[in-house]
Amino acid sequence: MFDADAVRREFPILDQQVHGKPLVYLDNANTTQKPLSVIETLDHYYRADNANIHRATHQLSERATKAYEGARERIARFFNARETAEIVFTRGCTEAINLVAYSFARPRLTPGDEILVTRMEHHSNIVPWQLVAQQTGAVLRVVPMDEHGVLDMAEFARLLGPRTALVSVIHVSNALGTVNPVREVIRLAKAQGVPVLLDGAQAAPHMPVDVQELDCDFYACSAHKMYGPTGIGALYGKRALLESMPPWMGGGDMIASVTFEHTEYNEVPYKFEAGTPNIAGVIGFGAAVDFLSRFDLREVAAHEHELLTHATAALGAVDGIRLVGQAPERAGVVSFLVGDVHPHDVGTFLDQDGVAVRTGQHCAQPVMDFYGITSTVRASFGLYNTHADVDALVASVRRVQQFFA
Ligand code: 7TS
Repeated sequence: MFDADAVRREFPILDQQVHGKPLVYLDNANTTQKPLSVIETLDHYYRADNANIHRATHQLSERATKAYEGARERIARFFNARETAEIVFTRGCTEAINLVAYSFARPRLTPGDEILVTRMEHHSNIVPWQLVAQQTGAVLRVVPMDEHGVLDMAEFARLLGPRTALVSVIHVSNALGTVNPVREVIRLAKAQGVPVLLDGAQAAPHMPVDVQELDCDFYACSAHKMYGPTGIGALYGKRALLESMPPWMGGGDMIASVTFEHTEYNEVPYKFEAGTPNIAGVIGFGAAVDFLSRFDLREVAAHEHELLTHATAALGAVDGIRLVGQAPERAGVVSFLVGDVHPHDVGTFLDQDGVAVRTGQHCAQPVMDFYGITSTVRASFGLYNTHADVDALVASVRRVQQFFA
């Protein structure tokens, strides 16, 4: 069985006090902490192997290249991509979505074409589409959700039409925790021949993701939410689609040959990785995926689900608590309000008790608008969280409630 207490010991940062209280880190949807194996991999790379990749003939460059490409192989395996070349490194989930928007969608979109997203998207799966829509005359269509934070699939099926050029859906909502029925989304879209991008930022750290089984066309994620470094992420894309896409950024490494008259591009995935990449980041991402691969992610999901059930019940029993988002299928996130107390005040109060949460609109303002609120308090779980962490959160929330009553 999954042992969160044992895993926790691999995260040195968690063993500290803030404001004289033991740290209770519940801001994992924002970014996760890093295990020793990731920290040591980064340290080793800079101590022993640092060099630029894909170009020099010297030993360090060979080692760095091997480590970089080895990470790509393991990340491809983690997502069960058919081929290693289907993993493109980006700065993160945001850049991965933008890559699809600018390189896949923009050249294909014509006025009146529709891009289908949902009401619960993170801003990074809204704004890139607005930008390419403005440039092409395409239109953004939004699938509604109900008051529990459940996607309206009947409306999704209705909105999916002959003008739909692309469907881009959040796999797990960062603001509500809703796990979306992505298999059904993909099945319906495929039936109309419409490509599907999944924003997997909040799914990849919490459950097994198999891109072949899902049969999505693109999958975007960020390493820093998967126990890896910041500033690095990946786009999975089916090879045929990646090959059909023009490069987005030009520069070194993405070319096969350059003259002033004509440039031949490098092959997939290199044609999307212009310039010196975040080499250490990629290698650290590989270490993070090695870390995650040690576990049965179904057990991790079950553990986090237990924490969620515990937190939902315990918070729900506190006077004046309003839970925001109560979809039956949820992962990793509980969003709530404490009476009329402003979420920022709740967050500041919790911090004094050593409890780290995020407050605000969670880069999902349309979700807040839907509920007629401006922000929530959000506790989000990682695999190292325990029932004791949930109890500390709830005890602190009770103190907030009593203090402001
Ligand atoms: N998509 C989802 C679903 C996210 O939750 C986030 C970040 C992103 C995309 C963007 O990821 P980035 O790594 O490129 O920034 N979400 C959050 C959050 O919930 N709190 O802080 C960042």
